[in-house]
Amino acid sequence: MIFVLAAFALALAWTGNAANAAAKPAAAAPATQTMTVKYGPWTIPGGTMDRPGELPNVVSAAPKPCSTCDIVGEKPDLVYADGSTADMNSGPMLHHFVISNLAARDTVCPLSPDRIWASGDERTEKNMPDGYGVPVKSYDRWAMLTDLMNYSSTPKTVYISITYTIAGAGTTTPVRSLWLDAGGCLTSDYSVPAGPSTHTWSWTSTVGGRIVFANGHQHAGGVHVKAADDTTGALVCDSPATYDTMGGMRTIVKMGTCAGDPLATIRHGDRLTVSSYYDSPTAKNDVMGIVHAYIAEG
Ligand SMILES: [Cu+2]
Repeated sequence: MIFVLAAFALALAWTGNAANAAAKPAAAAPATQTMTVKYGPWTIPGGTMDRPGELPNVVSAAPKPCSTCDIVGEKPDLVYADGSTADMNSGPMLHHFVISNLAARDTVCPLSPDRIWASGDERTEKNMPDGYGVPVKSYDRWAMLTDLMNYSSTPKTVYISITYTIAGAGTTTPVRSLWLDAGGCLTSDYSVPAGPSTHTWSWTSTVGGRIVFANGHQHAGGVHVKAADDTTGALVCDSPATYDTMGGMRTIVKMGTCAGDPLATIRHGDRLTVSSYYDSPTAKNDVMGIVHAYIAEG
């Protein structure tokens, strides 16, 4: 892994939508603002369709959208310097990024820092149900792991642009990340054979509470990924993969999201299982199946 000292451009884009929030009947929704943070730039080397250019990075200090606030929404994108979307139609692919809070332990995998935001090229937008948010504390320190690819023959300079929707600190019920990963703890990659396959991983919950948001992540060949509470039989989220052709390749352009108040209520000691379904035309050794959920404890 290469450590890169990246220069960060903080793009301020305060667009208050307190009026929208006030117009909603749900009194639980606090006033919010959006703030866009651009991470990078990074120049991905050129490549070919068979051997795309690749640029992994670990950024040890990644800017937060605030010192203290509650994040109620997060919308990631991969963009060029002018803000236009960078995708496989022009070469770049957001293979993945993960933002971890170094000041907290991951709930599911305590050996890891708390994995709070992540996306692949599908760029899933997360919106917590009204009244819930991910708290950001002044002492939280974020780190970012990225892996960018480029199917164009020319190098491409890109940013990861994340638009956060934030509310005042302490104005929402706090949620924490629950990273349910068919690959297990610490590693997400696993192998699939050609044809239909299912890969599962189970975790005995160390927390109890209401799961209010979840989204899936898979790689090409994925059909859907779901998480369920085996102990109660409750489904947490079943996230289908939607495909389209970009840059001549069949690729996942959308993964399903689940939101509810609650989606499921889980108890300490319940067994949660994530099941990742693939139907890959060829055997692959680097697929993923993740349900990334957020839980309000208690
Ligand atoms: Cu992945």
